[in-house]
Amino acid sequence: FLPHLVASLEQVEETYIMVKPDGVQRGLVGEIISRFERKGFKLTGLKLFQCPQELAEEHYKDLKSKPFFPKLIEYITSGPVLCMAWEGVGVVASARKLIGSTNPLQAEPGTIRGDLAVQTGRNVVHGSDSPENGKREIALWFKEGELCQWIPAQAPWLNGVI
Ligand code: IDP
Ligand code: MG
Repeated sequence: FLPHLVASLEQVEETYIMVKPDGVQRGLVGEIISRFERKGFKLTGLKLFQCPQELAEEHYKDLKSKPFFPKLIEYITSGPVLCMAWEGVGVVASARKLIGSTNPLQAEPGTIRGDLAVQTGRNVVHGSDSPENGKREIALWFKEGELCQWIPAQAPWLNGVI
C-alpha cells in the first residue's frame, strides 16, 4: 500500500450506502452514485440485489420495536436495492450530510433526500450512522470477494500531496 496516497490510514472509514427500491424504480441510481463519486470518496463495492426478508430485519434490527417496522421491511424488500460500500476519511458523517435528514421534507435542499424525495417512508437512500455500523452493514450485505481494494488515480490530487 502506498501510504503517501492516502490522507491518514487510521482515519479512513467505511460506510454502507444503499439506494432503496423507490430510488431504483425512479431511475435515480446514477444520480445518487454520482454524488458520492464527485465528492471524492472511493467506491469499494457495488451491486444490484433483491433483499430477502431476514436480511432486511437484521439490517434494521435496532428499529424492531417501532410501529413502522413491518412497513419498513416491506418497503426494503419490495424491489431491488443498489448496495454500495464507500471508503474515505470522515466518510460516515459526510455521507449522512450528503443524504440529509430522515424526513425528506426537513432535509436541506442540496442533499439527496432534500432534492429527490418527499416521504420518510420513501426516502430513497440509506447511509450507516457510525463507523462501527458501517463495518457491520458492509459485512452484512457483501461477501468478501465482492469488495475491491484499489487506489484511485485521483487520490494524490484529492488529498493534496502533489
Ligand atoms: P435514517 O435512514 O435517516 O438513518 P432511521 O431512523 O435509522 O433513519 O430509520 C431507518 C429508516 O426507517 C428510514 O430511513 C425510513 O425509511 C424508515 N423510517 C424511519 N422513521 C419512520 C417513520 O416514522 N415512518 C415510516 N418510516 C420510517
Ligand atoms: Mg439509520
